[in-house]
Amino acid sequence: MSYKAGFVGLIGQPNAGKSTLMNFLVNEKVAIVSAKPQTTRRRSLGILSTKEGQVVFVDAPGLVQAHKGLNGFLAQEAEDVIGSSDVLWAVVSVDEAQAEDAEKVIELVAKQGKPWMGIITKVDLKEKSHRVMIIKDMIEKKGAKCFSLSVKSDDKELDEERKILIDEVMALLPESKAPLYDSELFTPDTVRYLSAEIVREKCFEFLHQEIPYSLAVRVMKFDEEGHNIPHLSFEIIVSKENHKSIVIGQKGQMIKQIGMEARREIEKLMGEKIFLELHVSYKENWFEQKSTMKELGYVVDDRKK
Ligand SMILES: Nc1nc2c(ncn2[C@@H]2O[C@H](COP(=O)(O)OP(=O)(O)O)[C@@H](O)[C@H]2O)c(=O)[nH]1
Ligand SMILES: [Mg+2]
Repeated sequence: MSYKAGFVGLIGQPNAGKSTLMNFLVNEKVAIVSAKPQTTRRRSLGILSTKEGQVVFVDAPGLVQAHKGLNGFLAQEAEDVIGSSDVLWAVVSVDEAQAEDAEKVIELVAKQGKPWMGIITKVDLKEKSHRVMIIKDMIEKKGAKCFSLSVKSDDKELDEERKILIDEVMALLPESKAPLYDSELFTPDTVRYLSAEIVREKCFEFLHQEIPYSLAVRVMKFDEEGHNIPHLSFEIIVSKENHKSIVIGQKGQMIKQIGMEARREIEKLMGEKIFLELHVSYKENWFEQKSTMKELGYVVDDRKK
C-alpha cells in the first residue's frame, strides 16, 4: 500500500470543538481548549504518524469576519488554512447557536473543491440530539461523508471512533514519498510556545468578559540550565490599565491561581518540575499596534488585503 501524507484543515465556528478534536486524534495536548469562543489565535498543528501515512491536522482559529488588528489576523489565518490544506473537515457542533452557522461552515468547505468530510461534535448533549440528523443531512446533500462523535464517550468507543476517522482521512490524503514532519513529533510548536499558550488558556479559564480576549502572553525567560529545575517566566500583557489589577486579583489570588494551574500543566508537558513566575504589564491596546502584534507573532500579511 502506498504511503500518504498531507494537511487536514479543521474548519468551524469558534467553540465547535476543533481543538478538543485535534488533541483527541493525536492523543496529546497540542492545542488549548476553553469554554469561551475564539481561544485559538494562531493555527496549531497536530501530527499523527502511522505506518500507512502521516496526517497533519491544522486547527485554524474559528471563522471570523472582522478585518482589524487581532481579528484581521484570525480571519487571515482561517483563510490560509483553507487554502493550504489537502483535505478539509467541516467541524460542526450540535449546540451551534444558530442553524445557519452550521450551514455556513458546510457551504464554505464544500465550495473549495477539495476532498472533505463533515464531523459533528458534542453528540453527548442529549437535548440537542435531534440536530444530528439535520446536520448530517446538510453534509451528505453536499456529497461528503459524515461522522459524529463526542469526546465524552467511553474509552473503548473512542478508540474505535479514532480508528475510523483516521482511516477515512488517510484515504483522502495525497500519496507522498516521505512524511512531512519527523514522525516522533506531535507538533512542530516549541515547548516555549506551548507553555505560553497554556498560561493563556488558564487566563481564559479564570478571567471573565473581555479580559482574556484582549491579553497576550509572552515568554520572558525560559531557562533550563543553571538551576536545579527550569525557571520559566511569562509576561501577561493587558490592553487596559484597569485590567491589570483584575488579572492580579485581591491579594494576588487570581494570578496565583492562574500560575498554579499553568505550572501543573507545563510540568506535565515538560515531564519535570519547574519554577514559574508571572508578571502582568499594561500596553494600551497592544493589538492595534503593528510592532507589538509582530513581536507577539500575530502578523497580518498586508499584501493579501
Ligand atoms: N459536551 C461536550 N463538550 C465538548 C466536546 N468537545 C469539546 N467540548 C467543549 O466545547 C468547548 C470548546 O471546545 P474547543 O475545542 O476549545 O473549541 P474550538 O473553539 O472549536 O477549538 C470546550 O469547553 C470543550 O470542553 C464534546 O464532545 N462534548
Ligand atoms: Mg480552538
